[in-house]
Amino acid sequence: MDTPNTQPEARKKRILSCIQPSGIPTLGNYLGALKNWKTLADEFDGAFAVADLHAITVRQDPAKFRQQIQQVLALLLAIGLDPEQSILFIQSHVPAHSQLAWILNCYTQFGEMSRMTQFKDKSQSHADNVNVGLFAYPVLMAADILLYQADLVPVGADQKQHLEIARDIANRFNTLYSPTFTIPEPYIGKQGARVMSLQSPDKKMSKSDPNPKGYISVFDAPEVIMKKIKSAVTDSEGCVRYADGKDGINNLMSIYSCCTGLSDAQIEHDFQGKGYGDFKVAVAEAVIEELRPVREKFDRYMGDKAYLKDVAAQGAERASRIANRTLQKVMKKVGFVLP
Ligand code: AQP
Repeated sequence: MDTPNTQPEARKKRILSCIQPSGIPTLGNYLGALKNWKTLADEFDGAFAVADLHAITVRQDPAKFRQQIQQVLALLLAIGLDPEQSILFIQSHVPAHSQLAWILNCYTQFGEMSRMTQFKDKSQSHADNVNVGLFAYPVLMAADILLYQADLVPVGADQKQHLEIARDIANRFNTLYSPTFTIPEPYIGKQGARVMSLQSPDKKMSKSDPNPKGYISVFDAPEVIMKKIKSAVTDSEGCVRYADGKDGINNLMSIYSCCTGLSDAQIEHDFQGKGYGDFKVAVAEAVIEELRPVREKFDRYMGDKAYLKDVAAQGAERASRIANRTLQKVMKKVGFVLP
């Protein structure tokens, strides 16, 4: 006789990923992170946020900012995330992020924050606006992660230090009071490519790059993509091969490889004896095809603002339920009188 399976289903690990609406997402954001998020959503209990609070550490134009927030939410849907399956939300719609960030600020030392390399970099590139938010950015990120008791956080090389701080803050709080926060682990999954600027291939492609020729936005029209890739900086050797000192070609090869699945050796073989002109056209065509379905779905979602509003409202409600539970626990332990 079959015995009924009474084993409770194992809880899926929770994973949290955020993207800042600090500009129009780029091919770098897409190949480096977003492309993989649908797989993460299927494997884990996923929460995906539009990190608008983080984005104001750099000055934003209000009208553009409003639009970018909606665009990034529409993009999360366009890459295939399902709001019934995962929690899709806008960070500022869940006040617990700001509340927990303030509390955690008081459990973070000035010295440890001063060592954050991203702060050093960003305060150089935004020397006219080195605000306290920019300095405290990793504490807000810690709050984002710890509120959801996330087990895993996908991190690129530039965010490793920030996850380390989140872990330190969580451990400190847990030791000072009692276990409160899950200690998040870095998620090292299928590595997305690190896409570099088309104009300065020694720097990463960034959506806030003041020179639009440096990045491909995921919403760029095919002719714009073709033009930008054709004007990408390369070298004078004229040979498609991956090598030190050929940052521009290395970057185009890596983009082409992500879009086609071809290895560097196959690419070198296919373009033997051909010039950079032919190669650039092939790269542009591959990027256009890669982004076409995302762009088409994005246009549909952006055309339905009522649906976007519903998704944001439902996401905020689900996120708040989890976040408020953690915040209440924290407040109780610190000794606040709860309302
Ligand atoms: N060039 C890139 N190559 C690969 N991955 C990238 N990511 C960003 N740029 C590249 C990854 O995209 C995810 C979301 O990034 P974000 O918006 O939260 O922050 P960011 O890394 O600061 O992205 P940008 O485009 O450079 O924004 P700005 O210009 O505002 O600073 C992350 O997983 C990131 O690693």
